[in-house]
Amino acid sequence: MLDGKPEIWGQATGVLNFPQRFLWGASTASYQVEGGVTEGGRGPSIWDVFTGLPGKIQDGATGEVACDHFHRYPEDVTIMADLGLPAYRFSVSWSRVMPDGKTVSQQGLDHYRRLVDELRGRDIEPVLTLYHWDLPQALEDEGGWRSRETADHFAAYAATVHQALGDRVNQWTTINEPFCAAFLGYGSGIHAPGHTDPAAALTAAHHLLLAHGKAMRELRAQSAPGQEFSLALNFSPALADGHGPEHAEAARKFDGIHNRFFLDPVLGKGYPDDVLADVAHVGGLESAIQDGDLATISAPIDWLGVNYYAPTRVAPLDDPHAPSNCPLPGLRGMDVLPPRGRLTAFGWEQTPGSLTELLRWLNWHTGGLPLIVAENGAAFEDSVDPDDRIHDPDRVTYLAEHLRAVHAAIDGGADVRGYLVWSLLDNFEWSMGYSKRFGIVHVDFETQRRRLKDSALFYRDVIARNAVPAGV
Ligand code: GCO
Repeated sequence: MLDGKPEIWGQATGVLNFPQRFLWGASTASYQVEGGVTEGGRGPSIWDVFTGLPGKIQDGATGEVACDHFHRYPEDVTIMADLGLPAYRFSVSWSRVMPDGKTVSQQGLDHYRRLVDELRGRDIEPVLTLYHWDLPQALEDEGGWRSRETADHFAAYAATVHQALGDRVNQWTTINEPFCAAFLGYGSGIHAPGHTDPAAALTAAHHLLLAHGKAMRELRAQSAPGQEFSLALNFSPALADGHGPEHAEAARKFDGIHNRFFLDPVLGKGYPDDVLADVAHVGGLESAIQDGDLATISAPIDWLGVNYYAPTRVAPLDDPHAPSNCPLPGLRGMDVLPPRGRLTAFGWEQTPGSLTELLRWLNWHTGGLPLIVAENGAAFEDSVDPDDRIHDPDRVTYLAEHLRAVHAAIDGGADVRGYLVWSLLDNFEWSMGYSKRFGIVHVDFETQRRRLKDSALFYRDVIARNAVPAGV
């Protein structure tokens, strides 16, 4: 375990230097940190409604207050500045900017202008995500991501936010993890809006990718020189538990629906043929695709956001058509296995080598597209010690190991341009409520007091040195 204390730099067997201008930062998302859900004219999102349903969220938690970032962002920006963060990735609440999903709220835009100005005033680069899952409920009432029109509303929303902030924000990400918004929100139902319809999940996935493409067209049309546009996808490399062809097939199936289904259309490769075959019996996809859609979705991006936490171990089932224990659309003939080795408090496997392999594969598969690790981090049981400190050696070790993994990928030729830790603050962890702490900054949700964890001090030193200890 690394304790994060400065001494580890002396104890290390050396340091691994990152490229000059490597972008360091931290990530959050609007519904997870803001609170202020009825303030400033904000309208309800699907997460406001979903958290109100019984039994959906651990401990009945909601994002009504969260980290109160809506009010406390000046304090949080000061913390970022004190840590020397060069960048802050945050998301805009669509229903704060357009309460009904269509009509502009100047109050809502003004909030984000104040946040961006606070960041820029402290020399922190805003990395703005337009959609991190909090769809205005009014649009869900009209079909949500099952409705093609929502993609058009998203493009209009993107253009509106860019018109308001494009003179002070240069890094734009359209959508965070369409996988989760579609497959967890409309497929397994564990995320808002909570539907359990695999065909609808595939339709929603297509409309989310279409929304990305339509928004890219709007953003490019009004972009200023030097601005960059991206999409963030969550990847989980499939690890087969054997070497036979049936094991390779199990890994192919999981990798196809989880990773390549979203990536390949964005790269201009279209939906992968093997995945189209895997999901053909589900329905919902072919009927949603219209002429020109794939061309729209393949609008070139400047970099790909890579959200990585852990690999997924898979095994074949005897019957290739037997339903999987993993509720992804079309997934059959294979099961997800329990994670192995060291686990986080979320029960996720700690396998940094898979991040290296993922980044190197992405470098090859995308033809050298610039990559930014837009999310990586871990939940661990944190407690405030009698000395009022939060010693989180597990998280320091997780970060050090995964930063070394990123460095190894760069050594292997991957064009990785940055790393944004998930997360700046302990926050609302979706269906797990506040039970899983990912922050490098501890939040006391009773008092809203922020405290730096040892991992924050370690990350501060990594940023200052643009390096990670090689190992101790
Ligand atoms: C995700 C989301 C984040 C999560 C984080 C921890 O990747 O699932 O972008 O909102 O909170 O990943 O699960």
